[in-house]
Amino acid sequence: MKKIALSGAGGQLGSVVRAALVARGTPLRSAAGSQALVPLVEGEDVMHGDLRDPAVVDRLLEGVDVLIHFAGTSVERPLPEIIENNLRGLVEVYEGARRQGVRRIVFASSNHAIGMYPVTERLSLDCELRPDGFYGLSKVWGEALARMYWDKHGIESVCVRIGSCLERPTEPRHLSTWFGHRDLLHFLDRCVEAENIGFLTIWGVSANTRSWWDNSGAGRLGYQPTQNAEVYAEDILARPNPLDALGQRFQGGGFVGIDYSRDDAGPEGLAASATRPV
Ligand code: 15L
Repeated sequence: MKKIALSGAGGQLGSVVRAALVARGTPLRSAAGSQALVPLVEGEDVMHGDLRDPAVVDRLLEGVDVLIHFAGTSVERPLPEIIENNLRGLVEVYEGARRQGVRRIVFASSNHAIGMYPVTERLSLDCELRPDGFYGLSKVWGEALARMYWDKHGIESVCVRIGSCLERPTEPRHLSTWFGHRDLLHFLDRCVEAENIGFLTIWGVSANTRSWWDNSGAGRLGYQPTQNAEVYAEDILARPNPLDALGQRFQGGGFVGIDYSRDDAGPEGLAASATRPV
């Protein structure tokens, strides 16, 4: 059985994945950042530390076949923090993979790498990247970095542009972006088991009726989502939309309005923006 390392194991997604893999008895080493993890079962392989430190990365990756890399800043934050956690930290992780002979990394990219597309557009995997902030920009950089480590060093990567990974969708945007937990776990199984992946980018999204993203490339991985946010549509659409006018116009939702300085942000901006290419 392959040994998996999971970084960001104390985070929102990491804790879901960790609990599921531990429950299944998958050989797993889980790492958190500054706060130690409390073992879920006796003898669980856990650690914590700063992934900018090569010694910590070596400890995480020793004897590992596949790394699921969920660590890093996961929301919009000031640039220095993003640079340290998502740019520098990622280089250290890939360099550690080279040293330790890890053959594959699942890199948690994000829909915020394309967040500036209007919600009226349907995207394929090879669309031009349009990040909605420094966080999204760090994911663009991460995807390119993963590509480089495949091309130059033969380390395989699956870059997953995660939508909204939640137990259940709660707002209208999620009807397009939801990535259910059951689908996430199936997706990760495929990332571990699929042969000859090389370099692959994929939308981390369930089989949502209202999806904005064409995931036909997912066939190569054998990812076949079975969850669909539409099941919750009636309930969600009966409640007010928490997003403002700008957030409702763009795929990145609420991230788009952070430090947005065009003059078309308000509801009246809809008319203005219709006359201007977005
Ligand atoms: C992300 O990339 C974030 O990490 C998460 O907190 C959500 O905001 C998600 O995207 C989303 O777009 O719903």
